[in-house]
Amino acid sequence: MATSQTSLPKYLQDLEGVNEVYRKFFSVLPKEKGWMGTYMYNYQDFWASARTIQGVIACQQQFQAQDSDIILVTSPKAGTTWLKSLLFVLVNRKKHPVFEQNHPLLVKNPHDLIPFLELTLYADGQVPNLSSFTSPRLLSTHVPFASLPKSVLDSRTKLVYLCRNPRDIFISMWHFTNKLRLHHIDTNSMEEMFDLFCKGVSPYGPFWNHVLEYWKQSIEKPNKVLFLMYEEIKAQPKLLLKCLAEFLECPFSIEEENLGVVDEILRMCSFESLSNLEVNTSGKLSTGAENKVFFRKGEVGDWKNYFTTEMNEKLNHVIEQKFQGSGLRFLYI
Ligand code: PAP
Repeated sequence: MATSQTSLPKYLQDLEGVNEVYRKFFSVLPKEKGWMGTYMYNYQDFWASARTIQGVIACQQQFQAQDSDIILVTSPKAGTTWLKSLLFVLVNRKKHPVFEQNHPLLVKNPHDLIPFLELTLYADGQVPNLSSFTSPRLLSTHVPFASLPKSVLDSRTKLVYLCRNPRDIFISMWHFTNKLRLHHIDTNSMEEMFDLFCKGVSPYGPFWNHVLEYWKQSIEKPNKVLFLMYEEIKAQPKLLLKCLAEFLECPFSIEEENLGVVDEILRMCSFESLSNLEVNTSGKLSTGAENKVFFRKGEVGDWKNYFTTEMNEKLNHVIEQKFQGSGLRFLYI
């Protein structure tokens, strides 16, 4: 069935979704088949859709970081939605006590509480109005370290990075992109997408470069970059939430611990709780995507239900090669 580009949601449009001034620029960038039917372009050594790159460039040119900003950085499908909810509730717990009945997390999707810089605020290439943000501003991005706006590096802005087992990331991404594609028109073959992933052609990929850059920064600048793993938060949620609070200089008091605030934050942000909220079962984001697409299984190790022996061997080989000597271990794999 033929579908005209402009009748597609913005995230599925190729060059029609970007401003006139940017279009020429894309004609000279390397391009590959995208995960959602459109193309991905290589800009500053990472892959993304034309519309995303437009947002990245606008953000690089216009975003002015503040010392008190907190930016959540993730590789897509690493658990962004989960960490957005944890961050929002943690940092705003004075303004919005966790036991409050009409807490914002209960009525808004985490992506509406902590917007993406390049995918939401700067997506149209325009200067957004950030005046409604109160300090500390909570923002998020998938942008690789080397492509962050300069002011983020020059300021005391803190970066919280979340990583996840690439096998689970791949499976999560495969499901996610198939849901967002117009599946009455086509679907992604897992084999084809797997080959692209291993070649490094995935949103904001290569995955390994993304992870390794932030890993290195977290070692060199531990007060600026906190490196977290999805699997570690699953295994030791209380410990990791307290680490996050310490890093952000808003540690829990003994009184809060005794009142059960830490446990309540983890409960509110759990997959079970978030995925059953009405806003997340029937609401939509401003981009047109349904909120429910961000909640699938929320488990560690679902890749085992999909990977063949050959896929496992191939990805093991790539992981060994790319992460060798970095000191980064995927302990929970
Ligand atoms: P994004 O990067 O596109 O924003 P992101 O939130 O990172 O997406 O990915 C969604 C994944 O996080 C899904 O994983 P799955 O496909 O393996 O199931 C989703 O289920 C999982 N997820 C969402 N919320 C939670 C949560 N509260 N706890 C644990 N995992 C979660």
